[in-house]
Amino acid sequence: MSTSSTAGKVIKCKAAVLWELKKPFSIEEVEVAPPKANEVRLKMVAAGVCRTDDHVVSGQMTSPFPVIVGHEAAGIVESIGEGVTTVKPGDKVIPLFLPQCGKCAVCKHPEANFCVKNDLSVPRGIMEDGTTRFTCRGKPVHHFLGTSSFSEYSVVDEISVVKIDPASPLEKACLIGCGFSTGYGSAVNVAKVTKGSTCAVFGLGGVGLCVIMGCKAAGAARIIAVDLNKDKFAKAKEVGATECINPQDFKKPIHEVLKEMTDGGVDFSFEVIGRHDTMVAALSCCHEAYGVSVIIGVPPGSQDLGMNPMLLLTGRTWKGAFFGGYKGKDSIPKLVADFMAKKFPLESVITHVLPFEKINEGFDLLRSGKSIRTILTF
Ligand code: PAD
Ligand code: ZN
Ligand code: ZN
Repeated sequence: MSTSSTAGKVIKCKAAVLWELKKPFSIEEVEVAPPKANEVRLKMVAAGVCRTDDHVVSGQMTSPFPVIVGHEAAGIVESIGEGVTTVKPGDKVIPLFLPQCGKCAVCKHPEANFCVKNDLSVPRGIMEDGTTRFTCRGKPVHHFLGTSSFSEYSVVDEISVVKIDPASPLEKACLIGCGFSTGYGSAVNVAKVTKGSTCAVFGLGGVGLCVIMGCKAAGAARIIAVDLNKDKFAKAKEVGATECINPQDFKKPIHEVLKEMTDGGVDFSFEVIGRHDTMVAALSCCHEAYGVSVIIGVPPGSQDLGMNPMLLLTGRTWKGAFFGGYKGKDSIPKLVADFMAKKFPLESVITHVLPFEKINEGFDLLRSGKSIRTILTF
């Protein structure tokens, strides 16, 4: 199916394997099998360090181990399996952590994007045929969200990859594979932020900053940024926040502070952290009669959240979405085109660029709050 010299052969390369919970990544030699029918093998070029990957390390998000995580990336097609028609060797591509099969009820729905072929609801970490394409030290290693981008080569389903402009700089465009699209889309698609509105964004990591960019693009008049780490405020202002506040600077709960600042509550609020208390605070700070609150942060697995239903009875709307509500195959090429046309300052969230081998350093920077986005290059 391909002209490359590696096509049809097992590739030995480096990957960051997680053998157990709460352990560092181990750079190992792995074997990556050739793509089977309807699968694509990619050579990774750049991958971002997103908090969702760290949630697997910490156990906040469950996944079978051993596993190769990483889901925000860009690469080049090395070879394709039988029946693949939408990409060919040499194409620049972005893997999709949320697939778009195009056939299920969700893919056919005009507004929804949580394709039934996703590996998020119940992560299995295997390909369609029940096996994995990675082995290490003789053991199968699981895939993650159908992407596994912390590997020099990875195999993905055709429904989990999309071709992008051959001129795109992959070390920046990789952010369109998760952080950028998730944040920006949550503002423009999910919340549908309106012109002149007031927004509150809880959590100023790579994703939260892109929510701010989306609120600004939608014409919000006030964008109030909330974080415990005031080192994040300068960047938040740079991308469009009009005010920045630290909950630790107030005696009152932060939702009370925000309601007072905004005459009864914000129009739109976003939780971009992944904590129950901040999810309820974000809901509570939006206007009781017409506020819309969007959950983006991934919460601790299998725990219920106590909240007073009165918060919704008065008229608030509570929503959530993965990947900013975008259907990956349809939207990513357009987002890349908009990025190439300089419609948003995507690269301003990149604070560090490291060689892939320094992945543990990249995660330490995230955990210590010193980085926004670290891009690993291969
Ligand atoms: P990040 O860790 O870079 O940013 C989180 C920010 O929240 C940091 O700046 C923290 O200082 C701040 N923070 C932590 N605790 C608090 C608190 N109690 N009050 C205020 N601020 C606080 O993460 P990220 O931007 O990569 O990701 C954010 C969340 O979004 C995380 O849970 C991740 O798993 C999730 C996510 N969801 C999707 C999706 O499709 N829904 C995609 C990508 C990431
Ligand atoms: Zn992510
Ligand atoms: Zn589908």
